Amino acid sequence: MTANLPLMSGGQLVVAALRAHGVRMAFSVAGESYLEVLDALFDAPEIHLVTCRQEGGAAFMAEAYGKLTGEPGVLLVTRGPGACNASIGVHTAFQDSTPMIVLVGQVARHQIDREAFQEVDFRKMYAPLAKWVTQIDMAERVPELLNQAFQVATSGRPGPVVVALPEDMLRDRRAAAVSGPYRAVHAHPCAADLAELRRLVAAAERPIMLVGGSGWSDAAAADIARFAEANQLPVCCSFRRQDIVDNRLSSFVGDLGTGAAPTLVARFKAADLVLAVGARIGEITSQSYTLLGIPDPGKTLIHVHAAAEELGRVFRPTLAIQSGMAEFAAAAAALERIAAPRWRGWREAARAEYEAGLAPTPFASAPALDLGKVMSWLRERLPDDAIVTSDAGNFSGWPNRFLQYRRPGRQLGPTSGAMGYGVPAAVAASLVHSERVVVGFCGDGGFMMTGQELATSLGEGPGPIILLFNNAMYGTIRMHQERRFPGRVVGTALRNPDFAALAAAYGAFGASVARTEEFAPAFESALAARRASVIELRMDPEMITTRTTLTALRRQAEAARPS
Ligand SMILES: Cc1ncc(C[n+]2csc(CCOP(=O)(O)OP(=O)(O)O)c2C)c(N)n1
Ligand SMILES: [Mg+2]
Repeated sequence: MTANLPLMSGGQLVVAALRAHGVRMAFSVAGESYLEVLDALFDAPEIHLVTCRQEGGAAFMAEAYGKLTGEPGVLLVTRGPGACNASIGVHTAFQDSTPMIVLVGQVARHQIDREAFQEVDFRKMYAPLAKWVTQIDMAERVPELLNQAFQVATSGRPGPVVVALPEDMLRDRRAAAVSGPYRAVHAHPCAADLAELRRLVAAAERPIMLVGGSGWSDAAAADIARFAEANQLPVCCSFRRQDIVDNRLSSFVGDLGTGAAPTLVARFKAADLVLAVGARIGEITSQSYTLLGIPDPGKTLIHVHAAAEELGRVFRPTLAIQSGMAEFAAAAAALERIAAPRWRGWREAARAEYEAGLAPTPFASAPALDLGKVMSWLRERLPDDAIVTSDAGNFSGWPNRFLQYRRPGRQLGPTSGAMGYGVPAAVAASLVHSERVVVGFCGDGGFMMTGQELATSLGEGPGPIILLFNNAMYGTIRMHQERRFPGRVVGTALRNPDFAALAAAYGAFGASVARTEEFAPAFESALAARRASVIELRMDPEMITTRTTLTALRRQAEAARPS
């Protein structure tokens, strides 16, 4: 079978496999352990190799690429140090169910288990962080094992696959047939399950849908919205998955994230049927596992998920359906609609509560920079296809509550809660869609973790606009401190650089905004600059969430203390 095939190095076989699987972009920090792969990429100009500045940022970029396109984000890093830096992005891909292929250089095969220079046993290190870890010890098996890696990363519940590449294997020359592209495998809902689903929903009084998870194509998102609208079902979304259903539709009733509206939480608890599609119903979405009983949810639960392992894992569903999102959504959209549903008023009330929540909460003393007004302006200004990325931190409550997400625009955020995601994800999104507006939301803490990846976007197209919420603290943790240990502030205050000057030093557009009326002109200037931009929002540190102040939190905590 290999008689007429040319001899290729292991490195060339890796790149030939990437080509065969349709890889168009890859993110890397170089290392001497995988020089043969880099050299083979020299001859593969159709693969856009993005040279990043730190593997944590590179891994976040690959993860964001996977989230945005549905295709595996490809990451290339060197052995121990590179792989250790990259682990945050691999963990995020795992928790966020994002397809990803991580190629890691490894020490030569004859040196393994000597603790050679930078040697790490990647099967052990990545065991709980990745969906699968392998090492390719024979160059002729590169096509086979990379094919398996793409299959595993994309099928069922998607996730990251780590492939270790011993450096001497990459130098071996072998003949091997490369095949591709991968074909992701997803289950379909069966007719009996769909009929049962319809029967259960029709019998409900106060149903609510919860959409979330990964694997949503634009078509699948449109189908699930059609199903919800046809049956007048209220739809909320899981943590940082607000872009699945157009937030402007009358069915959309809000998100179950860290800043979930108390009215939505109450409604979810009052619902007699939950139709969860794609969401794992994890800790954040379930509001620390308070929304449903465990294992008996205490109400009718229809749980649709791509992975059999997630069904019945925490909550025992009335009806479990293993299905891919596209497969389920298409089938649901084709179901006969439920005529004159009795929950119409329930849905309208939930929607009215969501819309009322779009009006900013009034604070006793109006801050000079009114973030509610800034977000309302941005909601109107952002084009339909704008991509919004988000870091982890309390600032994310502002875009999550006040922006309205939709397709083909996107929300890319780490459901893993990993700080440092916002800038790299925005850089990756602006590389994939250089024609679109990309806005990255960050806190001052998260920005300083991976902000250097702004340098990666220079010379690579227009670049994102970063909105940096500066409250000079790790605000989220300060909030928890004030609740648990009021007034005892430790380890959370930050001294920051001059962010606008820092942006300028990168060659990016930089601006600093301290008053509400300064925001719109700064944003328009950033759009006009057509290059990476940082707009620092000098926020009132009192504004610890969209709904409360630090002082109010401290007073509540002090009042609740036993005297
Ligand atoms: C990589 C990482 N380290 C630490 C944390 C814990 N953590 C969660 S939010 C937060 C503070 C975020 O600060 P900032 O980015 O300034 O946003 P803010 O909460 O002030 O709005 C920290 C330290 C985390 N989630 N991720
Ligand atoms: Mg902060």
